[in-house]
Parts: sequence; C-alpha cells; structure tokens
Amino acid sequence: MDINLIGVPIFYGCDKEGPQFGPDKLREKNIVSVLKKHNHKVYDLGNIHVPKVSVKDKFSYHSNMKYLKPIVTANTNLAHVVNMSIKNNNFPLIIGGDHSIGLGSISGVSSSYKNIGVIWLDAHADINTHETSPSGNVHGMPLGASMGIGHEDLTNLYYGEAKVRPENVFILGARDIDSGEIDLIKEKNINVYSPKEIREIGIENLVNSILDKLKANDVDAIHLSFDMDFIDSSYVPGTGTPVSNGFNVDETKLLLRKLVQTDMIKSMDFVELNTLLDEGDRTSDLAIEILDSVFECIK
Ligand code: EXY
Ligand code: MN
Ligand code: MN
Ligand code: MN
Repeated sequence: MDINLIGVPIFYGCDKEGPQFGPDKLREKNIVSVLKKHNHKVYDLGNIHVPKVSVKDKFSYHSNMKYLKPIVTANTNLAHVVNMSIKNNNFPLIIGGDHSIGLGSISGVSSSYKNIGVIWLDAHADINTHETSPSGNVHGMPLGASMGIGHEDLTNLYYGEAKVRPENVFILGARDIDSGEIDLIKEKNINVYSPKEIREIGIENLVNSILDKLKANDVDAIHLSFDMDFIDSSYVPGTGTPVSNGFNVDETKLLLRKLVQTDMIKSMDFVELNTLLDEGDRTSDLAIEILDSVFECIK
C-alpha cells in the first residue's frame, strides 16, 4: 500500500495546547521508517497549514467557535489533500492534532467515493453541535457535522452536503457521552458500542457484524478515525480528555488489526496525542507501537 502521511498541527478544536506537536513528534519517533518496515511505500506530504491564532486570544473566549475560521480553513485544505491522495490510489494517514480534523478527513474521503462508512474509535461520541456542546470545543463536534448536523460552517465544509449517513457510522469505545449526544443517538439511531458491549459481543464478532452491515448498505469505502483517548486513561497521560474504563493496549491493537484486515478501510486518522501532557514520551511511544501493529496488517 502506498501511504501518504499528512500532519495537521492544530489544537484550536480543544482547550489545551499540545496536540499541534503530534505530527512532528511522530516523525521524530521515525514513523516513516516504522511504516516502511512493513513494505509500504510512504510519501510524507508534510503538515497542513494552520492559520495562526494568538494563544492569548484563543483562550480569552470560552467557546472556540470564535476560531471556527482557522479550523474550517485548515480542514478544507486537509479535505483537498485527502481527496488528491485517494484519487492517486494512496492511503491517507492523517496525524493530528485535535479531533476537529476528523471533519476534514471525512470530507476528503467522502468526496472521493459514492457512499462511505465511518468507524470512530473514541471515548467520546464527538457528535455535539455548537448548541449542545458543554464546552464549545469543536473537537467534540466533527462526527455530527459529518452527518450534516450542527453549525453550517462545519456541515458545509469542502462541499455543501452531508458526508456520511448515520446508518453507516459506528462509534466504538464511547463511555463519556453528553445528554445532547444521547438524544441525537436515539433520534438518528446511531450505532454506538461501549467498551462493556464490545467485550460482551467479542471484538471479532463485532468487526464481522459491522463490516457485514456496511457491505449490505453498499458502502464503497470505510474511514477509520482513532482517538488516543479510546485507550484507558491509565495508559495515555499524553491526551487531553482521558477517560477511565477504556481498553488496554492489547485489546486496542486487536480491534484495530481486525478492522484493517478488511480491505474496505481506505484511510485513517490518528488524533489527540498531546505531547505537552505526556509523561516523558510514554504516549508518543505507545502511538508508534500501535501504528506499527496496525500497518503490519494493512497490505
Ligand atoms: N463531549 C465533550 C465536549 O463536547 O466538549 C468532550 C469532547 C472530547 C472530544 C475528544 C476528541 O474526543
Ligand atoms: Mn512486518
Ligand atoms: Mn474524539
Ligand atoms: Mn475522545
């Protein structure tokens, strides 16, 4: 597989500095040679330009909806790079940056296919709107906006249509969900599996049933979005919104490997590594370990 590494050094979607250092940290940790080790050709396309916002300004507003503009600009540019990468038959591996970049990647993927699926590994649902969000942080909104729900600057990003249908969205690992998100999950019948449900069903059975459903829905590509806080908080000091009762490292690797062994997954986000919160390089090293394990399985 020819991989295009795309960095998005942004933290405007959250309320802690640090995710902007994720892409270059993984480069420092030799992510390119780790991927090449598994016989992938790797083109490092560098970092998407993120317009500058002074940190003082940024934190002087409770809601960073005020910073929608630079978030939309960076995500629109990301969407186009992802579109071009897929048009070139490459696999875009998008390294964040906070999870607001999920909207740009999904928009770029959906513009390249007819009917996509999204598998979202996260402690959170990330389907808040600017009206339901308890924080105003855009990294809690990208998946809702991708389904056409929320602020029009987000739902119309890159092109003016919803990017993915709710029935083709699967949220795995969510264990910290806000009331507005719960209402939306019920209203749109969105597929959400908590860690407890995943363990009851079993990882292999769950992956097979999700892929069967997506195939039955005539999906022609699946985008995989991985948030570091999917992993139990005890393993990831270097992420901004850690949550307990998550998965351990082996369960995380097993789920990701099962998912990518299907050839339907054509793109992946890896987000919310916050190097400023890390204990030494513990979480960065774990990120590399997980990506190594995943890309060993992608042919
Ligand atoms: N649901 C909370 C909010 O919307 O503020 C927390 C969101 C955390 C988002 C991180 C990226 O997953
Ligand atoms: Mn190998
Ligand atoms: Mn997230
Ligand atoms: Mn999260």
